[in-house]
Formats: sequence, structure tokens, C-alpha cells
Amino acid sequence: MKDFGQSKYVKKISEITNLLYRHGWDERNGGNVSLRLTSEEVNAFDNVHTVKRNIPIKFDATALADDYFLVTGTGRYFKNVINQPQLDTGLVRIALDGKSVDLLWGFEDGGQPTSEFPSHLMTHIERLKVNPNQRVVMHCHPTNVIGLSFTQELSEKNISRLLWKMQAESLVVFPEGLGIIPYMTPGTNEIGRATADKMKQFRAVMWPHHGIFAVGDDLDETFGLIETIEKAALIFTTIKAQGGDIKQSITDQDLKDLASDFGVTPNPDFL
Ligand code: 2HA
Ligand code: ZN
Repeated sequence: MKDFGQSKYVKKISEITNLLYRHGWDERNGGNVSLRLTSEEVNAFDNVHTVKRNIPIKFDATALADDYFLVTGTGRYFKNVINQPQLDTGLVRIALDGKSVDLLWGFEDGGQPTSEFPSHLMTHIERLKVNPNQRVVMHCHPTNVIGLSFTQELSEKNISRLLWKMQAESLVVFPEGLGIIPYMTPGTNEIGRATADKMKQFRAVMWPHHGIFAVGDDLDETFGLIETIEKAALIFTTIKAQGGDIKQSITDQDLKDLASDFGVTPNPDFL
């Protein structure tokens, strides 16, 4: 029997949630991850063909009807997923009416998709329009990024330029910069709509005083995007810890040279 629980998808989401926990970016039940799968990928397994439960969702996801998502569960601790993915993650299919999901595998002790599922699904809808290869939405609480949201002017231009100038890698990995929404209540459809709106332009969006929302083609790439943004923010924290007196830095001209050498187009509003 081909068991979905033994699939590379479950293995990888278990590894990534463990890494997010070990980095200190997902304390307690913080963070959530969703991975869109195709029907071919799902149907290759034997134990995903009966609906275990139907779970209502609180917004209309008709645009994703019949799509499959492997998603982390609400209230679940990322430190545990690696040992019990069949409890802490679930494979769901969006029902045809868009108002519920069919559980096909996982959430074996009664779990449900993450409280941020509306934000995930709204983001998937937007990113599918931009780039249908993007399958992953990842939310976590990276410490230094959150710190910036208290101490720095909260404009996308200011924060993006700050992060670009902390290391050469930043501009190459996120040339469009970082989107920012206002502080909003987590788990609401409103934060989902604001995030998805930013996702028309950005692959990573700061949730001030809370964390980050990011997208990518696969789990590694999405993790890598967050890792790069958080590393830049950590360098900034380190500079401040060293007294904050910057003697030399990456210039605008250096950023332009970097962009032309690496063939990326920086956000024209920021550089
Ligand atoms: O899943 O991180 O934003 C718990 C959270 C909510
Ligand atoms: Zn959160």
C-alpha cells in the first residue's frame, strides 16, 4: 500500500516545521504552513480516496474548489509535528461549494486546518494568478523581523532598503522588497484580505509585531526566503548591539551593480 503518511510531502513538511521551531521562529503553536498538491500527486496514494470528515471554513474558497492542500493544524506545536504528522497536519480538498474542506488524510485526533487558513487560501488565490508554480504559503514569527516593526519606520521602501543593505544576498533573493500591512488581528478574514492584496506584488509580507507571511515554489525555497530576510534583520540587530555606528555600508550603486550582475530587477519604487 502507498501510504500518504510516508510521502515525501509529509516528510518535508515535518522537517520544515521542525526547522522553523529550532530557529525559534515558532514558539508554542505559532506558525502555519500549507502546500498545494495536484490531484495526480495525491491520487498516487492508496489511503486518500475516502473523505474522513467535512470541515467548514469561514470564507468562500470557490476559486480553489477541488484543489488539494497539505496544511498544519490549528493549535498544534511545531516542535511536535516531526513525531506525529498524522495528528498535526492534514491533507484537505476544497469542497465544490468553497465553504468547507474534505479531510482525506491526517488530523487523526480531531484536528482542523490552521486558524490562518483564510489568509493562506486567499494568498494561494492571488499567487496562482501571478505564478502558478507557487505552491507554498508559510507563516512564522522570526524574532529580528518582528523587532524591526517596533523600532523602524514602517514603510515598505524603508524596511526593504534597510534589509537589502545588510547583505548582498537580500536584493538577489527578494528584489521586489518586503510588503507590509498594518497591525491587524490574527486569524481574521480581514488580515487575510490585506495580506493577499500585498501578495499581488510581494512574495513576503511583514505582519508588524507578529511575524511574516511568505510564498514560494516549494517548502525549501519559501523557508530560504524567510531565512534570508531574517538573517538581514539579525545583522541589523547585531549592528545595533555593536553600538550602531555604521562606518561603511552597501551603497545604492552597489545594489544596482548587484542587480545587473545577477539579472534581477529591483522594485523601481525603492531603488
Ligand atoms: O498559528 O501563528 O498567527 C498560530 C499563529 C497565528
Ligand atoms: Zn502567527
